[in-house]
Amino acid sequence: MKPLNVGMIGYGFMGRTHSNAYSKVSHFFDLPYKPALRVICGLVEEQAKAFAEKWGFQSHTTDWRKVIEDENVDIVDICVPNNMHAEIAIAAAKAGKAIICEKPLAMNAAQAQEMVDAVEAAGVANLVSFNYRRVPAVTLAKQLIDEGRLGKIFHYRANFLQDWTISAEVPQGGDGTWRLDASVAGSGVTGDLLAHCIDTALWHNGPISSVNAMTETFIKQRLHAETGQAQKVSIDDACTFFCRFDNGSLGNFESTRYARGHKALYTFEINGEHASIRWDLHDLGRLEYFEHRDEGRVRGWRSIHVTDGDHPYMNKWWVPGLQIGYEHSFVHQVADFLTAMDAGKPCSPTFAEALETQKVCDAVLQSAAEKRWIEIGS
Ligand code: SOE
Repeated sequence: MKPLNVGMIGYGFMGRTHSNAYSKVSHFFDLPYKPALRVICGLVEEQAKAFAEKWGFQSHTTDWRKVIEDENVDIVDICVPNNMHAEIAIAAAKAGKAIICEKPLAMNAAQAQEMVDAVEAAGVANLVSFNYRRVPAVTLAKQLIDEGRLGKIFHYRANFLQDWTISAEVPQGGDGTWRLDASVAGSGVTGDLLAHCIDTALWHNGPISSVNAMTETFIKQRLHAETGQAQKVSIDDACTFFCRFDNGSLGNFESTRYARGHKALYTFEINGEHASIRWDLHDLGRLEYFEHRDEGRVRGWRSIHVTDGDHPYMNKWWVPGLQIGYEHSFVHQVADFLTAMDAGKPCSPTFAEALETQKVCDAVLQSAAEKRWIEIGS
């Protein structure tokens, strides 16, 4: 196994998921490379140092440019808030580094396009961390669709529901709540949550041609976590949109952070001519499947426990029947990325593929603002 040095920028929630993935991946997958955690970068020196000690990084820094300049760093892994993705990714591409970038790729599609141009000009390996694609049940759904088991697809519906911003006391900005600050996050639930649903939908069901959306900001003003000043809230707290896919099917998407009782309820259901499938992140190891061509007397929804050796990724883990979870989707992502890098092949979703998701997000926000249907790409 060839050594491969990781320079990670950002030590928050995503920094932990990615560090965990690099630490575990070589134990479970046979890979051409063995990742080594070379340097972690974060804003506060003591926190960066503590993170390095806890997760086994060889060094730490508070200057992301040092990570890019380090000639021993092979992969730059970007886990910082959205408004910093573009500058770091473009610099990393120019320095010839492979890049994994957290989602959404950018603040908007124009910025995402610049990032695509940069990685393509530099010819560096690149991936955007839409991790849910690599939950085995979600990958199995893709396999069933590609095998034609559903036949013609009529409907694709997805939800991502949370409830953590209902209180007006939750501030915006700062470490834990930058997702509420539009100048840092770009948008609210559209970029943060619906982007996951859109990425999976484009992968499962092909391009979206037009959207019609509505958004709402339920709490209009919040205190800023760092300045303590009251500020207008500019993110979308909730977003619902309809869309048309190029394949003729209809889409129906909803996301909110105001659905009391739901912490991370990402669900999708796909209805085809012969079969339907549905999935729920709260029970992520199961895929529900209905096959109309089954004999009538035994026809009904099956609940597939996606833990068998012939299920995607599962022969790398324990024995049939034993579940894996959320963290493993990030391990799969690293495994696929390193394998593709070695083969000189792209690993999906690339920056170019994530740009398509970003275009849909932009169109959704434009549609809500202008109260009309928006054609994608027009
Ligand atoms: C928001 O709460 C969040 O952490 C998203 O930023 C992640 O992308 C999602 O997977 C879980 O929810």
